[in-house]
Amino acid sequence: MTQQLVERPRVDRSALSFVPELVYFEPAALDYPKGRRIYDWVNKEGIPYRMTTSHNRITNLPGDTELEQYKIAKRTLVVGLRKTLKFDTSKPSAEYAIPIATGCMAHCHYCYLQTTLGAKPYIRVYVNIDDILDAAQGYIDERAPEITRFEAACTSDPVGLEPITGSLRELIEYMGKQPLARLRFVTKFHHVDSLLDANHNGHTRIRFSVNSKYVIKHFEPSTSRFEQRIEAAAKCAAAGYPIGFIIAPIIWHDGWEEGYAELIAELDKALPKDARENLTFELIQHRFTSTAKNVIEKRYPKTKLEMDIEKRKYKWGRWGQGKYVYPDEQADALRLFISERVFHHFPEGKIEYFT
Ligand code: 0TT
Ligand code: SF4
Repeated sequence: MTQQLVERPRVDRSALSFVPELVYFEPAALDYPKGRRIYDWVNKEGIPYRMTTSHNRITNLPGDTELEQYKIAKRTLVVGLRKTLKFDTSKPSAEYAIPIATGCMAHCHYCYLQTTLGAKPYIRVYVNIDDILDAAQGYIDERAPEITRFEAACTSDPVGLEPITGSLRELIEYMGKQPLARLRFVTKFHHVDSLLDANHNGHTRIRFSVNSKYVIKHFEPSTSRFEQRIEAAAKCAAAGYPIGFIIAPIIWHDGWEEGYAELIAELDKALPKDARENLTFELIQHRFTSTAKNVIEKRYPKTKLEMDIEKRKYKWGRWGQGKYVYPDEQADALRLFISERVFHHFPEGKIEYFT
């Protein structure tokens, strides 16, 4: 497939969720229009950059301690090619994870990327979107006539990066033309303006991750504020996108009932009437692996995140490491309480799953 991308994403500094402090380019990335565009932008902004033969070779990130290097990595962008075109599965949200970026500039304490990205927490964006879309087409064809859903937020927060890459817009427009494909992604950012006039054809569901005031305040540094997320959700709905909310991670904290009741009441207050059609909710309880617990305690030593394995239930993983979730009694209480509040305020809403 030929490169069709010629349009510049609307980059305007005030609209940026983040400006990297350091950028690495894999040389091959500069053979692609998206790579060149990012390169020109980096030069225009005067952002320092280096060339690297492969992201795997990045071993000399600035910073004296591991923690400093981690913080710098979170502000480092690597522009390269996606080589693995075999997609991971993404149950329960979709059939497949579609990779357009890996890593995120936010600092949510509970984030599973802390462990899944291991020693490489920098942010990678992929410029060979056409290869990725070709691979997606293979999966769509394979499942036809069933619909295939792709989740674009498994390994990053793609909305936070959209002002730099414009990749989501391309995915949205591609899936808009596919009778048998749907796209979905979730975000804690509000930078949706460049997506509003995309030809989505109702095939992309944009979900906003929301939480109680306590969780947002203590565990979600460097993300957009709650009010900004809701405002962005209303804009997406007005642009005809199906929208949804992911309440995740649901955390059992002092006053959680009031906290989650307030969250859903605030959503009800803030969301315009016409944004409620075809609204979905996904409920995900907090979970952690023992590796995650170690990493989080190192990176956010003062975190209030409770990760006491004595208070949790161990859930065996199908492949790999198991996770600690809430014991059934607590998980049921969270699920029942929050579901009841959702149906009270949004009788037309649909809860897709609690996991
Ligand atoms: O805290 C993370 C948990 O949240 C994971 O168990 C997945 C889950 N999750 C995240 C979810 O239930 N719904 C979502 O929409 C997610 C944002 C997307 C997602 C991610 C998913 O649905 N299923 C997944 O398996 N993932 C992750 O993608 C896990 C894995 O690390 C990666 C690739 O499969
Ligand atoms: Fe992780 Fe999402 Fe927070 Fe980014 S916004 S750090 S991807 S939980």
